[in-house]
Amino acid sequence: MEQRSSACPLDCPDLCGLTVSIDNGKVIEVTGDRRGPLTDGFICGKVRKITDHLYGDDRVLHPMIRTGAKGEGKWRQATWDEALDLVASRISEIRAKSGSSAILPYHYGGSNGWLTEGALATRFFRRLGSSNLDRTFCAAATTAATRGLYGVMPGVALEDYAHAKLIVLWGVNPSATSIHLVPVIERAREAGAKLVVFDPRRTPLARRADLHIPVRPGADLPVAMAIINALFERGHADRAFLAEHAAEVDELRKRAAAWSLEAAAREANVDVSLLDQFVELYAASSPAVIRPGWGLERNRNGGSAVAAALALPAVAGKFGVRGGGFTMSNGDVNWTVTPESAIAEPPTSQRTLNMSQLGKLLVETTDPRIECLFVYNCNPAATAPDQRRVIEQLRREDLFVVVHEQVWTDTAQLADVVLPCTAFLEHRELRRGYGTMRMFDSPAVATPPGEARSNNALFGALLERLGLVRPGDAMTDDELVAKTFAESEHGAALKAQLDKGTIAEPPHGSHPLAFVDTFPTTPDRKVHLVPESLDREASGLYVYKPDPRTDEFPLAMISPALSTQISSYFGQLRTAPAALEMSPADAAARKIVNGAPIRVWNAQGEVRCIAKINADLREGVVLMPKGLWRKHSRNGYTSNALIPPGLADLGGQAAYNDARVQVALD
Ligand SMILES: Nc1nc2c(c(=O)[nH]1)N[C@H]1C(S)=C(S)[C@@H](COP(=O)(O)OP(=O)(O)OC[C@H]3O[C@@H](n4cnc5c(=O)[nH]c(N)nc54)[C@H](O)[C@@H]3O)O[C@H]1N2
Ligand SMILES: Nc1nc2c(c(=O)[nH]1)N[C@H]1C(S)=C(S)[C@@H](COP(=O)(O)OP(=O)(O)OC[C@H]3O[C@@H](n4cnc5c(=O)[nH]c(N)nc54)[C@H](O)[C@@H]3O)O[C@H]1N2
Ligand code: SF4
Ligand SMILES: [Mo]
Repeated sequence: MEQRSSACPLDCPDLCGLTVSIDNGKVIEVTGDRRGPLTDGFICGKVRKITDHLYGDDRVLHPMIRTGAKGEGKWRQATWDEALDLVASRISEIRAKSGSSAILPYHYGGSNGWLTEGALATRFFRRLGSSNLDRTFCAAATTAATRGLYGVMPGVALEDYAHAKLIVLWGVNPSATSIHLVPVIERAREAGAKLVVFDPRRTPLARRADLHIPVRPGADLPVAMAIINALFERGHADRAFLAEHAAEVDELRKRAAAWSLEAAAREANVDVSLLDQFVELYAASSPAVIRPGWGLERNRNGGSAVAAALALPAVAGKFGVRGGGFTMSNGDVNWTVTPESAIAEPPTSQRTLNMSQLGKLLVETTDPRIECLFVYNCNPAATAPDQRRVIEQLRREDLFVVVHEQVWTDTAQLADVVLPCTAFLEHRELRRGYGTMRMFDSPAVATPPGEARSNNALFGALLERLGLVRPGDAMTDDELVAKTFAESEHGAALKAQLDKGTIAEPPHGSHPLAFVDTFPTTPDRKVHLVPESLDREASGLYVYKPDPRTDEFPLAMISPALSTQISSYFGQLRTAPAALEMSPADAAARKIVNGAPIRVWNAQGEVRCIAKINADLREGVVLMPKGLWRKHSRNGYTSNALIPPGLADLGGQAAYNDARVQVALD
């Protein structure tokens, strides 16, 4: 038995350092180490039980080629050579017949860093000239809003929440999604900090908060605008800060003036005194930090809502002190390192298609139609909106579907060719934290089971088969890493840090002070409160679009994260059936009791599952977690069958929380 050091690259803000016990190439145990400031020796249950995932029955071990009808579950095992020949020849045929843009790579970052997300796969599809993918499942609206206002200015480091006197969690649930932030919040509270939570449900931290503001899903925009308006009206705006560091102040004030606290409270269906208390508490507290999560971006007003929440610390002058300001994603901070030199192929001008509208794309895209979908790092049959149409289209006999996967996901089940993929710990990964501002090199420490190959091994082989390798191309993980650092600004210094302890900090350190150490990366280094580009994109930034509920479909469905999975990753291990959580009042009105079989439906689709009464939900809001698999419901659909293909106002973001549904006993 040996102990090796690695890190967790899963889609989680915390970026834990890991100690992995290995026996004969097999992972035996994984625990947390103390290299990262957040991990502090403990890790989540998901990764503690990673061996269930790595060595479970659902692992894909060999290349498999479909023999029956699509989705029928009939396969034959193939050699890698045979499978790669098939994939290469189908791609060549489609290219010759219809042009390269008939091929669509389909991928998200589910659990990945630079080496599996953006290296040889990117080179392969660029050189092939395939269609480009707009990756909009997550954080597209928040990224657009943050970049528009602040560029890539780092936010407050999660460990600096310890210094805050007021912590505002807005549409975020760290108890499940960033567990290491919870003890930091607790320490701050012991030192006297107040906690406010904006969330339609009573999350574990909302239960302990000084103020819980249970906004109706999608109504954060009017709430944030009314708070901005009240800060100005009551003389709480920091005029000196705004004069020096902000642009479009009057325009923001003008747009916010459309919302009184009363009007916003009505729209959000909350008691106006809660908003009033918040305004005074926020104005009086420093350091005060706002942590918007990803709960408020996933609706038609989402981008504007995030932008408005991010404008608050500028309006109230909360920057410049440790623990004051905001934290959105810190993954974007100015690392100066880019993998572009290692990719060695510039972006193409082929058409760009929005991943969140997959069903629609497969039906409507022409000139050329999509004939090949190449899926990696993603499980769209479970995670994409408009699931009924997505599955219907994936079943199409004239669509060639390749899936590179670790386990037999819902998407793999619908493929023509399934290729076995390594998991982290079995391949090297380079990962920036998006909560903690650090970078880890997570080396391969275990032997891949079966014939699993990493993304770079797969796409390297395809580059070769299709004659797309050029002299001097970096082909292996080690070569890709070396090239990335050699040709990036400050790369040598970062590389030296990584080589020493597999952890690195960006050039400005891991907890810079905004407006002291770092500034917005906008051209004038000011925060832009109504950026023109966003105003154009949203057809009016901060302009509220009314709630989509109707008499027929009155309930707002949200689909937050499970503590036991990362989106659909690890979903094969879940045995509990899909449940729709409902408030006691909504259940009683429909004569539904806990555990009753129900159906949930709207114009998009239907899910047959069981009811779970949850007193932490407010009336009018129902919840079905994200990441469930088709096997979890009685009719093979999940929350995504109820999610419309419409988008948020910024970034092309999927509007998961725009689903309005009806529920009845089944
Ligand atoms: N254990 C675990 N950790 C994860 C993940 C996971 O699946 N499981 N996923 C990872 C990924 S991919 C992401 S993007 C992050 C997500 O991290 P979070 O943003 O924390 O995750 P969510 O659970 O999607 O949403 C947070 C909260 O938003 C609330 N909410 C929903 N709609 C609204 C709204 O309109 N307004 C407001 N104010 N609140 C709303 C929900 O009730 C929920 O409590 O977590 C990452 N970490
Ligand atoms: N209803 C609803 N649906 C949602 C959301 C929601 O709020 N509501 N939120 C969404 C969010 S926040 C996100 S981030 C998306 C995530 O959706 P997806 O991008 O589909 O992510 P995962 O569900 O984590 O699935 C990632 C898959 O990639 C595979 N994988 C992991 N590492 C590798 C690798 O190195 N190579 C290859 N080839 N495969 C690998 C895993 O085995 C896993 O099956 O889901 C979205 N779906
Ligand atoms: S998923 Fe998050 S909490 Fe769990 S080990 Fe990975 S980084 Fe740590
Ligand atoms: Mo996400």
